[in-house]
Amino acid sequence: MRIVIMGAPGSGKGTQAALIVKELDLDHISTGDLLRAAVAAGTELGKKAKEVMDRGELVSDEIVLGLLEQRLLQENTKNGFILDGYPRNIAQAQALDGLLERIGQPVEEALQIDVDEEQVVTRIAKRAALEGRSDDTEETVRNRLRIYGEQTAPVVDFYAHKGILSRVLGDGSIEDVFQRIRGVLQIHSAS
Ligand code: B4P
Repeated sequence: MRIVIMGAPGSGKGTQAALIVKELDLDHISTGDLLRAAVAAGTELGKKAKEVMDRGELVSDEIVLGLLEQRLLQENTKNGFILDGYPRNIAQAQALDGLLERIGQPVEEALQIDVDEEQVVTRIAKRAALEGRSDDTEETVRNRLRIYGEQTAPVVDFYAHKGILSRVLGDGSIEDVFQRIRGVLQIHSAS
């Protein structure tokens, strides 16, 4: 299965993607993780990306598409993949369509996790205390949420028009949300 998972920062998309890949044996491709790896490696690209990420803005489409393309061509699980954090604007959604068409692997399912803004701010504040990610300050989070509303929210309609969108409520525990996703993806629990 080839899935795109979407949601505001802190909606739980990375968290849920990790559970879905385990269950379905998919490849987990997170553009946030790819960017953080480039930052940690101290590459030129990583240095450029860090400044942008610390402001809570989106890294340029060109850089992210380059990283994604490399990753998609590098390794492939037979069972498919889940894309987490990409696409984040309409241009990225169109670029993704083109790329996946070229490799004959179109997106089959787009999953949107809906959570209200105050809950997101609280969750990220908790993560900031635990992990100290430099883009998790309250000011940056508010900026990330604003950019999400302006640029990423329209991507939901892009997939709705294709007829492959499902929406899941992201309130409640991680397990509650995962059960809802299981229902949508019709994954049958082994436990
Ligand atoms: P991401 O890494 O995608 O960061 P994120 O939006 O915060 O989501 P993440 O997946 O990490 O968090 P989650 O909601 O799972 O992006 C970081 C930055 O990279 C962006 O701001 C941008 O600058 C850049 N970037 C990435 N992709 C890009 C692209 N395509 N184009 C341009 N720039 C790009 O979880 C958040 C917290 O909530 C966690 O601590 C988790 O434990 C907790 N949580 C999750 N579910 C919960 C629940 N049900 N209850 C309580 N807590 C929960």
